[in-house]
Amino acid sequence: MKNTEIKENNRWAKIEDMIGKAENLILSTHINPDGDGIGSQLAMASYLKKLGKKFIILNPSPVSYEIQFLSEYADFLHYDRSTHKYLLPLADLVIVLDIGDYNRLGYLGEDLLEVGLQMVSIDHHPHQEPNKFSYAIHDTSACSTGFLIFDYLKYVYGTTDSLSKEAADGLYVALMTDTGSFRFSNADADSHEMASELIRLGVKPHELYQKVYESLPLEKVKLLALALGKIHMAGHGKLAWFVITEDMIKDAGASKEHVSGFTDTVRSIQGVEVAIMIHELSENKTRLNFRSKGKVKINGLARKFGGGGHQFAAGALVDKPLDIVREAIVAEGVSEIEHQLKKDF
Ligand SMILES: [Mn+2]
Repeated sequence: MKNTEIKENNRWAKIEDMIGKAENLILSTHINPDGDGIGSQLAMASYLKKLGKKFIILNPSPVSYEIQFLSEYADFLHYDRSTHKYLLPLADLVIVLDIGDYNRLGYLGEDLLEVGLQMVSIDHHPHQEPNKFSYAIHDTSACSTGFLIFDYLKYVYGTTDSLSKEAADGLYVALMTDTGSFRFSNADADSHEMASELIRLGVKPHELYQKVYESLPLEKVKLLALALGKIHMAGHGKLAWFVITEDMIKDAGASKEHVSGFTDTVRSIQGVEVAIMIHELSENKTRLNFRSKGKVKINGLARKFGGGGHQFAAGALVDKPLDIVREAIVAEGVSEIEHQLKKDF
């Protein structure tokens, strides 16, 4: 194949074309954005800057404290209807990264639909079809959205040498956070190769690791201690679950945004296959977080509670009080594990 043919047949050709034709872009990602969403946005932003495009990053939530340092590189706007809605009709293309589900754009998603903009989604989550995007690359074999953006940038630049420092750092944070620092089952040869290429470009893994994982606020660690002090076991030791109540958050002097990564810690117990966090958001709103070691798929369980996600990492938001949700989820969790691991019971 000639080079031009390779380019035309590539899965990225259409997105490159759409970006080429656009003049005012909006980049967005999901509610409570993680390192993958923000890191991927940073790499895309750096690319759009090089192309001389006008763009804004408009997210349904602010950048969380763990990845706050990435916001030194770009302006991550937290969408507020009264302040930013007038900006939407000025755009001609929206690129949504790592979204998982359209509804995770919150009311920004509603407003974008109202304006009727062209929307592209680049993601590694499974999606319901049809979806609300004009065009999508949804590749569940990719470890992270950052991996897909890296692939796209290699395609358009033809080399990794053109990646800026901020793009490389952003992509490494995306890769590191979504693979649990290369510990999860999605940490494959490709993701390690990507890490290797980024390190050659000057990324310092230990520095980024420390910034993301070893800069914990004391109140978060205190809250984790309260949660770990009250772990419950069920399903012959295969299910571990714990709750985070509003009172616990108050007692630790913490806040809701500190509740992240706890379920991974609880999953690490010997014999546990599935860990579930039941987090009281308010009197009638409960957040569920599911983590599996890889034998039990938990996205079906998350869907039963109105949520979704990956096979081994999923979540849900339920409009019911914690006590009611807790009873239901523990029972469903045990029966799901029993059903999937029949031979082990
Ligand atoms: Mn992701």
